[in-house]
Amino acid sequence: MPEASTPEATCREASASDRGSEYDDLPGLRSLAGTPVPRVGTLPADVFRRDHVASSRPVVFTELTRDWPAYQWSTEYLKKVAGDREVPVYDSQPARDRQHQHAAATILTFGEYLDRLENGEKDLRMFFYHLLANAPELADDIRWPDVGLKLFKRLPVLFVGGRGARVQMHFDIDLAQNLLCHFGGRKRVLLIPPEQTRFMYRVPYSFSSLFDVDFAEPDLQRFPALAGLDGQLATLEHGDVLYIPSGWWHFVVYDDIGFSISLRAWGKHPANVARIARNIFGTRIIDSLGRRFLGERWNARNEALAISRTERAWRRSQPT
Ligand SMILES: O=C(O)CCC(=O)C(=O)O
Repeated sequence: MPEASTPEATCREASASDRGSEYDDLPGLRSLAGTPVPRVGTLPADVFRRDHVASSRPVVFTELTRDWPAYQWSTEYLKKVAGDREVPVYDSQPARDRQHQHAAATILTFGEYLDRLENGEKDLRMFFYHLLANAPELADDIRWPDVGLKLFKRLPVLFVGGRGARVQMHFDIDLAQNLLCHFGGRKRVLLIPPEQTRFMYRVPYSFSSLFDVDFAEPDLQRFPALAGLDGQLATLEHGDVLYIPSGWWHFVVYDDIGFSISLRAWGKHPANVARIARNIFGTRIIDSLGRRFLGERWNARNEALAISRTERAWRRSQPT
């Protein structure tokens, strides 16, 4: 990790008003996340653990990746190094009927996929692409940062999207602490803390919000509980690293072609391990069985429950 200056010196917190352009095209984002995630150059590990890990608060590091080979990433470079690799790509349609929640839309070579992004493709994304297993040359471009997290070096994963791509609001099934290391053009990440899950229109047995809720342009008439959310917005530029604490919801808008490597760490506390096991071996399996045996009836039931439960929580939270 580069030598850290004091947090006071490096912290470039900005108020929502002087970072207004982040909200100009999507003013509804301000109502969900009027506070920007603080930006720092680097932080000493003990300060990061105290102020962000222990208290579950996101932060953007602006100086962590300057000396990484990945700082040179561009579409041309990625095509040259790994353009021949076959990659599953995902669209933004919700899974229907008996389809698995995480089924790929198609398989392309990485080179073909990047060509499509350059030609304006905005729906197809690469999601959780295992770099060590599939493109170890690209994994070599990472320098593991010593920020105070015990990062799991066997699972660096890559996310790629084109200008206009969006990632549905979700939280990660493995409840990892995530360092999202971003390269390429700007992207915005809306973050909501787990304490606000009751207003998220979470679909039961999934890790996502109801597909119809558009977090970029929230419709408070149709989904009134969104008014109860108070999130944060991170605007990532080339080289920035976003710390997403365990369990935080995130929704992503790609403003340009971008590549993000997620480096992950897990809390060893038994309660955390139990929650991860429940997600992977309970919730996910029940959902697969429900889809397999009930198909669209399972989806319709859960979507209706997402609305009724959230709106009940919203009504209860209102003064009588
Ligand atoms: O940036 C993206 O494309 C998605 C990132 C994400 O969902 C994650 O890191 O869990």
